[in-house]
Amino acid sequence: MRISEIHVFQKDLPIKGGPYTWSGNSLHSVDSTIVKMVSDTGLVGWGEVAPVGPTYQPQHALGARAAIAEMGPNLIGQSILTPLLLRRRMDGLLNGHNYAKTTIDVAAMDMLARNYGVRVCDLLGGAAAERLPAYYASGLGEPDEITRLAKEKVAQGYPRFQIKVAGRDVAIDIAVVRKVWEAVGNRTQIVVDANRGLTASQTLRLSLACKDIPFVLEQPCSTIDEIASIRAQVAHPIYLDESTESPNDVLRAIAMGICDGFGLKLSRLGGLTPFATVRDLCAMRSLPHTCEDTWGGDIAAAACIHIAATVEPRLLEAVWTAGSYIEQHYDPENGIAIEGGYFAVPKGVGLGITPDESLFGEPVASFG
Ligand code: 0XW
Ligand code: MG
Repeated sequence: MRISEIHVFQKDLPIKGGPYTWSGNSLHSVDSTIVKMVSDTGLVGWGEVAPVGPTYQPQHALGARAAIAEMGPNLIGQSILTPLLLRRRMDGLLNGHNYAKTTIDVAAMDMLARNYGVRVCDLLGGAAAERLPAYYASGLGEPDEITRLAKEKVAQGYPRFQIKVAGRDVAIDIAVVRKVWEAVGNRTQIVVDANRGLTASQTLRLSLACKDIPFVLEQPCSTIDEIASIRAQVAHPIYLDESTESPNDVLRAIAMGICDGFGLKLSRLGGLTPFATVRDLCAMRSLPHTCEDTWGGDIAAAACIHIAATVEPRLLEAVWTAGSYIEQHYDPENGIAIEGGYFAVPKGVGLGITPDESLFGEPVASFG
């Protein structure tokens, strides 16, 4: 079974109730790249990557489509039955660009699972659970607004609530965290995520002012080095997110003992195949992590859920998808949805979703 066609679509994802604001970023819409791959046996697989603007990380929508165009013609004829060889083929065609390679990796896993009549999570080692915890991420907001949101999400059943901080007077961040804690307490796991936006001194001020509150502190500073300089003084578990720009960065962070867990993004790691490797590295040190991506519709969401299903439940922090901010599903019948703060792992073969291709318009590029 070999790749015979690759079709690339572009789809704008307007943000419901936008703009979504966090640590120096503010977006009204996200530009998603969707890939449909067809095999010589007639099977179809879908992949997606949706960078959250050009400044959040070293990735952007036009770059994804350019990278796919760089590789596309030479991926035609590549076997779908050997994911590792497909990865090496992509690396032999283009250095880096994990986010673009993610679209091919996920589409190939979708096709491969369909070929064997199983779910993607089965190919990734098997589902340890069929119901997975979700987390809700606030945007940057004032104490009353974020507290109202936190109470709403706790009432809906979310087991984890992420507060966005940074990019303003840290006293406001402290006020938000304290007010949310007073309102919801241990009824949800509170995460305080700066998306790299705090200085080391601001991080210490925030952590020490709230040392009575058992939150997870996610990616407080921009670099691992800044975090290393204050790690012994911080009063909270530290999770890395944006600092881990590749599986090797995760390996380095684990070896350094610089963090207590991760926010892991599918497209930063390069797809489901490398994500499974990182999952296993984290398990060796009992390091919890999320399964998420920058943004995206049902395709990206389904991929995150399938890898999350294979994580040891004690190490699965939660799953995040952008579904709460997107008006419509790609798959009108089996769109990925949260119920009571939890995701159900799709039952169908492959990713378990069948996108309505008419939603994507004409391909912006085709190969094969
Ligand atoms: C909450 N997210 C998953 C959405 C945006 O991509 C930022 C990201 C995060 O980890 O903060
Ligand atoms: Mg994060």
